[in-house]
Amino acid sequence: MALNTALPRLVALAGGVGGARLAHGLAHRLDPDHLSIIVNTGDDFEHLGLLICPDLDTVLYNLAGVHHPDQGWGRADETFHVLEEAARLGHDPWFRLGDKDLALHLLRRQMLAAGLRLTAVTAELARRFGVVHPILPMSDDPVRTVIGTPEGELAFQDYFVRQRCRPRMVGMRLEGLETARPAPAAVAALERAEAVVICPSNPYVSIGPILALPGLRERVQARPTVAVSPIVGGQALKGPAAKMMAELGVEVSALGVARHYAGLIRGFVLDQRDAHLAPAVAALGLRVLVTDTVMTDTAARVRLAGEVLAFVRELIRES
Ligand code: FO1
Repeated sequence: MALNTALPRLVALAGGVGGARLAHGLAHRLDPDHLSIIVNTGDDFEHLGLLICPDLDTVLYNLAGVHHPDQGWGRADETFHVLEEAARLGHDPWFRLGDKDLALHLLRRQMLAAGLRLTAVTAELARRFGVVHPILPMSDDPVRTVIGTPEGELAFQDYFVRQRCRPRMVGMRLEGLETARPAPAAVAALERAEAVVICPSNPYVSIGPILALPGLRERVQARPTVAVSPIVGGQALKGPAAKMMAELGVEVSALGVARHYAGLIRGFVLDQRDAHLAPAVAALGLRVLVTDTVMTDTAARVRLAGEVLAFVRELIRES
């Protein structure tokens, strides 16, 4: 469709499956000059000698339309011959890397070994998938989310996949944050942005690491920013956000998320099931959009993205 220039230059902050879904919807609405996606890398880890970047790959696969339709992460039509043989040879297959997924990981490893930074590697991989919207790692330096539990600390994927989020979360920290710099391309994208959309991702482990990098929170705060609630009807549609909020003593509701982002955002998108919370969210000084935020298919992603864009345009006009 003809894209009118009235569309805002947007940065989306994303991590996890919910974030990738809205990023995909926004990519249908905006051309690459109007949309960049800054992605969490706190879930990344070394495994089988490969750098696993789950949130970068989930955004890439969704924008390329090759994502696993139900899981949200990993590839569609995947096979696991390599993993099965590795298991026969003694490897513990707790982290499921499919054959197609491993191809991307081998190329990433090759490019990193050649000295490319993660931003350049991600751009080249996106190009090879025919994805034109900039997918920008939050940092080219390693930042690793560590989950604190009563039994001690767990690396993120150990907590999320191997332990299936069962341990009680008592806190988290970002290993490497002291020396990590935000990726220059991510900073540049925020500098150019007229507005920011915080996608329906886990506020703590998906959006938190992005905002923790020096200078990124301030740049988001300086622009009209909208957050889409990852909590619908008191539940997260995917992942441990609701469980984490309960364990951290935060009210497990969309209102709890709005409070978490208060001071950083100007608009909040609630699911219609949480319409009764709109007055309390508005009382935080936020503009509120109530709509159907459950993205069951591509059409729903594109519809929600269109409504979020219209909401953003209103906030830009008011700012
Ligand atoms: N999540 C799982 O629950 N089990 C897995 O075996 C698994 C493997 C996996 C492989 C590649 C990848 O990019 C993501 C993978 N994920 C898996 C999802 C991943 O742990 C999460 O998507 C993010 O870390 C949090 O959103």
